[in-house]
Amino acid sequence: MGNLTRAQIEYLAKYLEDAELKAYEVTKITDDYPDMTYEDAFDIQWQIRLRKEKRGNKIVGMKMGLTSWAKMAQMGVETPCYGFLADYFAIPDGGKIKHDELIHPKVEAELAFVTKAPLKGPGVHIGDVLRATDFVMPAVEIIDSRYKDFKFDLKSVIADNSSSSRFVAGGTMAKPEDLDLKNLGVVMEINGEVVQLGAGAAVLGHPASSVAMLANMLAERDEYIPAGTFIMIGAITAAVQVNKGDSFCVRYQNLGTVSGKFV
Ligand code: 0L1
Ligand code: MG
Repeated sequence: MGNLTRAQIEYLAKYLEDAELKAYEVTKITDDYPDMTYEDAFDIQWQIRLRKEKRGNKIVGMKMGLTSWAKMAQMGVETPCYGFLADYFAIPDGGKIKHDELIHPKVEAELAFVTKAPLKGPGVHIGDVLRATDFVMPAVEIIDSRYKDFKFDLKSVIADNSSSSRFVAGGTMAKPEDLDLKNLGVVMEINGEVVQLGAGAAVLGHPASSVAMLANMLAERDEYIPAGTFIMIGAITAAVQVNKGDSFCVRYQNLGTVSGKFV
């Protein structure tokens, strides 16, 4: 059930999308709308998606967020969330990310699944996901909360498209059966120094369970994951704040590296 009016949903979608597009911080929306519900929060996110599509942007994938205990503890929340990826979020591997277009970006080591069959919840489990996966590839997410000091609650962050801003997909792909996804190790380096280490199981016990959760969450809105969808599963490590001039390189066991530089 929603508590916000259509006009309030549209106003808040513009409020948050303007902050994203012009790179400025705003106060979290639950401060002014304490009675808003989770349904309202997702309505705002879907309204932001509609604004972009009307402007001609394509939606190129989905992301899960807050899927590891490290991330949930870091941000003080206890439930994962999802968001969408727009075409202009994509940065080529080894590419440059314009820091001035963002507010206070952080880098996360993730994996992406690409589906070859639709996944429709409720009741989707890891087995369904592995059967429907075409391939897995390494990916780095650059998140950028539009909220002041990166502080929010779950409803506010869902409305803000789960802090989505940029992502970099690596070029090495593998069939899920050829990878040990639970034990797949990642090492994140910033400016050549190791800053984070992790393994796939940090994401809800197994990376595929994040995709299952996405399918089941989408089912609450009568949505599903179509075949051919690129899905980022959420951070395997804590997120690391970066400054202009910083470069990152994430090394993945059996899947090569993903790198980029903030200019
Ligand atoms: O991708 C993520 O895990 C981020 C989800 C939103 C929370 C945050 O901004 O840290
Ligand atoms: Mg993420």
